[in-house]
Amino acid sequence: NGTVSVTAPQHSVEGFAKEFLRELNFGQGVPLSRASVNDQYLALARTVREYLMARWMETLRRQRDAHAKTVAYLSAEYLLGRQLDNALIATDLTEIVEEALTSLGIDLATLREQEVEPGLGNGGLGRLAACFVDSLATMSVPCIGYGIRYEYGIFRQTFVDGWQVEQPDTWLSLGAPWEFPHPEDAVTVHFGGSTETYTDDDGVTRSRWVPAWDVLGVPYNYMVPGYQNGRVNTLRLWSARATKAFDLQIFNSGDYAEAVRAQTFAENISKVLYPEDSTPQGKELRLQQQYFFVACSIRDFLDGLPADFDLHRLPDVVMFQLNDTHPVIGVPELMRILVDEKKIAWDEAWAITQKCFAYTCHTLLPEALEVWPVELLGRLLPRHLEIIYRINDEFLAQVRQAYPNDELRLRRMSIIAEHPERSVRMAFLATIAGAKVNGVAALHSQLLRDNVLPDFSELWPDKFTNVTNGVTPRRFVRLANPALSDLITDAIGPGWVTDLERLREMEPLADDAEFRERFRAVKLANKQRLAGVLATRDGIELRTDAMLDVMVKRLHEYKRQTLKVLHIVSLYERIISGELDPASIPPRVFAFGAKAAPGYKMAKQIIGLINHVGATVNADPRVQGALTVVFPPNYNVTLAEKLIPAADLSEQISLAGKEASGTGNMKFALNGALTIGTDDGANVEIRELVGDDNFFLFGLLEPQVAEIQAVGYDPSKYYEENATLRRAIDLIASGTFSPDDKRVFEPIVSNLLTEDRFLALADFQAYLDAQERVDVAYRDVEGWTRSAILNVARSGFFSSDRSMWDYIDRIWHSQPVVAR
Ligand code: 26V
Repeated sequence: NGTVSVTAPQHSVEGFAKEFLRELNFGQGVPLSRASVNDQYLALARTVREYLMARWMETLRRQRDAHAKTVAYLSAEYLLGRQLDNALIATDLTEIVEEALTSLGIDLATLREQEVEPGLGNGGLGRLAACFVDSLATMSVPCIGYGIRYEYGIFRQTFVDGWQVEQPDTWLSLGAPWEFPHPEDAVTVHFGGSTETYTDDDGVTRSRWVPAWDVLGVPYNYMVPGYQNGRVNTLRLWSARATKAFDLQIFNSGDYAEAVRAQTFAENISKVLYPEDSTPQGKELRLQQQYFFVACSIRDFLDGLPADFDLHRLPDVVMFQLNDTHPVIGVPELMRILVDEKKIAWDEAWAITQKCFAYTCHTLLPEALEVWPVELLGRLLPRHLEIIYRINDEFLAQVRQAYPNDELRLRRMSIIAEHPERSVRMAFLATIAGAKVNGVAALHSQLLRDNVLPDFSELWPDKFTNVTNGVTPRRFVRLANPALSDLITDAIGPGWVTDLERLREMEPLADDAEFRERFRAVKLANKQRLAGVLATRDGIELRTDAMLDVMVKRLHEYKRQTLKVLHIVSLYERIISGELDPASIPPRVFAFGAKAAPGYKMAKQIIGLINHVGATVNADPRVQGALTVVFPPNYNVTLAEKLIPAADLSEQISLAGKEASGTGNMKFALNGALTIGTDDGANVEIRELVGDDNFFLFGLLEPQVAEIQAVGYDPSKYYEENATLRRAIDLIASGTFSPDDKRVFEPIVSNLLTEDRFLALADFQAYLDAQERVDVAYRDVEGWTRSAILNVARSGFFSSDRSMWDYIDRIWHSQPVVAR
């Protein structure tokens, strides 16, 4: 078929060593004797990727021949984590590489540490996208992931005197061995200008876009290896460049400096990942990013179709899955292409479009729903705005027909909001255009129907569905927890890695004392491994003989890191006041990891509070080591892989009804931590599966939260009535944790006492009671281990492979392309 077949290099120690040296010499241009660690790492990465290359070529060939329906996952974020180890487990090369490198006097572990993870996402949403593409590759489902190759990913977090300071994430600076740039496939993207009407050859009056400027999108391909299945899917990330036209225009004006500046202007589009993940900032550059990557991706997909392809059949060959509203501008973009460029009649184009998109919502907070001011959208994408208006007109006509004389409903459902500023509601556009709309956990999908989009779910009940999130067992068990993986494989064989429900076969072993002993040994080894990492990474000393209680996630008020702090402060206060004997409780290490959006003042305050409380508690001899707080900076995927396997207790304490799903919660359960959590997001499903006895539930339920808020919530009442709570808050207010400036934490205290939007005070006592149940349970070593094993055995449902089957079944209706 015209392609020279690529053959994989030899799967042997000698073969690998030879390839590696070749890469070092001919790729890096250095002899082994002079190679730096970075040289060695880059050569290693390039060698490993050669082993994936034949599979990649084969996948591409097979996919083209099969004419199978492809999932085009559109996501502004992919939080991939390091690539080397994932590629090694996918190819089953770990042992060969270890031996080959040892034979050359090189330590694989040292080279691993050289890789800077691509942090091209903020948190849950970006990591979910990475898990999904992993699962689709492993399941041999044709998928292409589309996104943005940010030059700077999520900022690197440092602490200065306990306060967050952001540093740029220069992940590309030492080389990017996993990417394949394809400048020849670059796509031009237009912006600005105006629209005009004209009469076409058939005498029809039409509208068209006359843009003012453009940029080039250069694709960078990344391999997405399936797990030991001979398949490699593609992730295609776009990088912005100046176009020739862009250059010429200004170079011709003779202003060289201005022309160079203009190049920078174009390149700014993919320069940096926006670190806000809760409140949209309405920044023009962000809308440019969104349109940029979606326009490139849709064009790229259409360009890959045969020249004579009938676009009416587009829904047979692709589903564009919208990861939140960030890529929703793709809807009017596809309409523009079909109507303006391909001259397909509006109604036909709309019928096609409605079958090609599906929308996943990831939030419940009203302030997180994206809207774009009409003024801004019209200035940047005037034709798209026209198209959105027409979609809205026709949609509202439909609503009018279904509900005559219901002006209020029309106003509620319009894509265009009038207040506080005329703007486009992207979630509404996505819902109207999408074939399906899904939430990310059962509770979330229900609340989405009932509270976020009630008018839409009334109009189109069948459009709404649920797909509970999942996580990839390859990265988060097999790669992150080799000790547990070996234990599981010893017990039930290796099949669980791609068929996670098989973990059920471990259930009987929860009652096997010898197995429990081995399970505890794994946990201890993982704690020791973590202690080593924290010592070298941050100079943090971690005791491995205490309960490890972990809360890692983005810093946000709804997630309630403050509730965790109040627990710690309360224990501390009761110890120093003599009420609590520190020897009477099991020693605990409280570990935090959290980045705050740089502009989110309260979140940064809370980070400061955690660090200051930690410094005070850790230094106080009266505590006798019963409580330790550790907060390693810059929590990321790499650190998660070390922290989660070591954890005993998983903190999932968001206010009920606020956390859409959570995915960290799943990773902890799968690694044998017990959860203390509210009835929120996927916690609900975790508890159902692992059983009440193996989960510490506390707190208000979502309907109770709604009720309290309806009658008016007064946090000060809890402060007045609960002495334990009052003493904890007073201790913070007294300046004990900030002797240099006793009033720094006043904003937190006053917020808790007067507003407390997420009901931390209302849930405080229930949380403390649940923590006492944790202490009791933890003292029963065998009982705790039993529960931990049952958590692992019963969490197979949370594989992202299962999520993908659900998407296929309920949304995509695509067929896996299996090896022939
Ligand atoms: C939201 C926004 C809002 C507009 C400004 C820019 C921006 C950037 C990122 C995001 C993503 C926030 C939404 C998110 O990450 N949601 C999380 O999604 C996880 C995967 O479904 C889910 O487990 C978490 O519960 C949910 O908070």
